[in-house]
Amino acid sequence: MSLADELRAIHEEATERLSAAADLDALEQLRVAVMGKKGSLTAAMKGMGKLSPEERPTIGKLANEVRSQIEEALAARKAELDKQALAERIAADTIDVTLPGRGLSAGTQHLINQIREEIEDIFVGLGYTVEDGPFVETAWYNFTALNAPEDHPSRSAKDTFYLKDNDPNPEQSFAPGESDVLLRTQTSGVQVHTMENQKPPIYMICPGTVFRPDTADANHLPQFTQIEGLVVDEGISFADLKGTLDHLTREIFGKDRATRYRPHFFPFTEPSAEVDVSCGVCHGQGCRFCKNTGWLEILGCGMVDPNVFEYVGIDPERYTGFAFGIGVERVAALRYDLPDLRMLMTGDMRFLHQF
Ligand code: 2U9
Repeated sequence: MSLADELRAIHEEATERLSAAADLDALEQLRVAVMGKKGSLTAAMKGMGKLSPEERPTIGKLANEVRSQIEEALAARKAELDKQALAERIAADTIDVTLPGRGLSAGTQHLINQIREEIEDIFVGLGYTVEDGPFVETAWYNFTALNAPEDHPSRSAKDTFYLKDNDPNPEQSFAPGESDVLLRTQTSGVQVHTMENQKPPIYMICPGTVFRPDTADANHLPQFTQIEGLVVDEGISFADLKGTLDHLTREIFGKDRATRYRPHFFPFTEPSAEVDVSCGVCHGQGCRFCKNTGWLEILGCGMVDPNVFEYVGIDPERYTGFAFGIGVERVAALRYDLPDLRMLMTGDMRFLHQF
């Protein structure tokens, strides 16, 4: 075969194979087979040296035409296949924006804060204010103004976290290493501040974290949430206390639960009582949940001791009042049958989600 025929055959075959090349890989293989170092056209071009000087210009021109036509055809086919590949990728990547999204349950307040707000709402509905106060108090606000004697066991370092007192006052009566600055063990200091700053009538609650050096177990936490309340007005009696706290327990636990008031002692109230609600599991019959008593302890309360009024300059001859305290974690445990208060502290998502 003459070189001219060979070139025409290479052109023809390349054109045929080009239209058959179905993808970019096949096209690249074809380019290497024709134009590569060992390609058919490259080999044919090498044969040009053997041509006579008369033949060389015409065959040379033909060879250049064949090469540029194949190059053009390769580029055109490559552009076509690139377009096709892009169209396929776009089709494969298409997102159906009309598909419904995956359902995500929204995070919400922790159960403790939900109950705290629920109790706040009950008292706001009765016209009470919600007060706030410092976690760090002095012993005067946490104990003395609440009529706790100097030697009361709750003041000991076993029952109260004391902070290092940096007061440089040399007059202070504390030995080195001792302090009267503490983490509040109850929110009662807030009531003392309120009575110092406001005149009666006072109808207030103060929810907040309190601290006690207890080892965490099923029934104790070293840090928990209390809601205390205080009413100071003319003519307040134990009947007002009972009416208010019965309303509270009915709102928290439901109308079918009974209450009972057991005499108790607190330094800051006289008389004092502990309040039980009837057991929601056995309805008073006695079961494991209520340790066979039929009752669950829920609140402490009492009439404010006149000594407390004296400490803050309120006339106990004119004013009387009642006070109470409730543990929010305990309410959560009783309402949701939690066997262990520590469950509330583990970051369990079931206490943090709205289902
Ligand atoms: C002032 C006067 C009186 C607050 C009170 C209780 C009873 C009480 C406990 C309940 C469970 C603490 O969270 S708990 O462990 N509290 O029993 N607290 S009367 O009495 C006050 C407070 C302030 C000025």
